[in-house]
Amino acid sequence: MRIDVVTIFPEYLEPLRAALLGRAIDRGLLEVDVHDLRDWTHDVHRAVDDAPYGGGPGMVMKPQIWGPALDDVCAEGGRLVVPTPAGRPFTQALAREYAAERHLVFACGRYEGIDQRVIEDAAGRMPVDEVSIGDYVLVGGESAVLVIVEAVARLLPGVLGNPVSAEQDSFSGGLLEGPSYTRPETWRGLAVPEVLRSGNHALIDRWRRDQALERTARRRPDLIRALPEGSLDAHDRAV
Ligand code: 6GU
Repeated sequence: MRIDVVTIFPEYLEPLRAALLGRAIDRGLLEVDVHDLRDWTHDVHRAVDDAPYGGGPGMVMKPQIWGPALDDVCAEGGRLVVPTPAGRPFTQALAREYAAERHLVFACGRYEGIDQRVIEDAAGRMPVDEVSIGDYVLVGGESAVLVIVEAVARLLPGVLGNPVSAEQDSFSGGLLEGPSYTRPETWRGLAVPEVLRSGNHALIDRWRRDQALERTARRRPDLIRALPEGSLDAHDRAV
């Protein structure tokens, strides 16, 4: 998969080359290019923003800079992702869609956002998503890109050591994962639940599902309501 990021803070994206993602890049599973939006400016001040039409606080990023930048970076197509708190929610389902793409391009806005005509114009040529990573406001899209790329990259074949962990984690089954334990058996007076040391795998699976159901019902009742019809059996409903 190829990923391009256009931003006025290229150094903000350096963590993409660390840890799991860095290893995926080194192994040729992922190609990442970060571009400085100011490379597309022509004036001595390298200005990328201007006052909003209609008034109000903040600045809006200029279409005459973003247009040519995206023309160049998207010359061979791709799917454009614009992080914004006004976007559709980024979910595990959208991460799976992105993981199936050959080329993703991220356009990072700062200030009050990018002139909407840039998005409208791009949408005439390529798929475009305005995406939000949650109900809070960040200063810019850069940290959202780090989040989105990490969620997508771990789904690419060969990136995770053990592919089962990508299938079993929270959200893949529509429930939050329950608690995990390792040695020692007792730590600071707290014991590992007896069932996990029983060796009875049917019982362990049942216990883990109960824990996931209980935790999800408590922390995210909206996820229980969103489960597809028929995903809870009689035992589940009793938890
Ligand atoms: Cl994707 N961008 C910005 N700037 N703020 C956000 C966000 C994205 N998602 C939540 N808040």
